[in-house]
Amino acid sequence: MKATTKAVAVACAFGIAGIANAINPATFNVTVNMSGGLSVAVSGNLPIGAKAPSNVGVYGPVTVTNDSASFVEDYTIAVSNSADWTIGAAQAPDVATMRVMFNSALPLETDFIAADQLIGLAGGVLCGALAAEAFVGNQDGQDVAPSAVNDLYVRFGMPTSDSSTGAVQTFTVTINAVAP
Ligand SMILES: [Ca+2]
Repeated sequence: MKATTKAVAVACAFGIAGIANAINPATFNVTVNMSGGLSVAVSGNLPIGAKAPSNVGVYGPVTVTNDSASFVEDYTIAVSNSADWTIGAAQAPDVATMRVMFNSALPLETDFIAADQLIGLAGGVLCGALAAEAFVGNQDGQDVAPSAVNDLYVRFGMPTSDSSTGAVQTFTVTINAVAP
């Protein structure tokens, strides 16, 4: 008889515990994310044409557009070497130099600084990231809003001589949109 009473008491205890665990208030999460993906578009190629040894010139712009429609973006920039020349820190035989800058108008050759320099086959350099602000003119390739268009200018230094007998050299510049 006593055992039965105990069992009832235990059942009641569970019942009370169940009520005590009721949740109030209740919550639910709303989850959502912006559609689309990072995207960047350029206006086209930049044909410089035939230049004399050691010539230095400024060319462009190539327009760079955040066409993601959704996301604020930063850009990184890298350059390939060509078949016969490399992009280096200083002009030399078969070595050209390339500096790039975001600016709304044609910059002077002297507006380009060492931080604007690209090196062939190096990893992409984040715009504006270096202490000296890589690739920064009056635009900077940083925190670029959707649909914003920036103008990229190229300062190209010809090699001091060429061993390709004048073959056209093609350098591929890669602009990569990354999280801001
Ligand atoms: Ca940024």
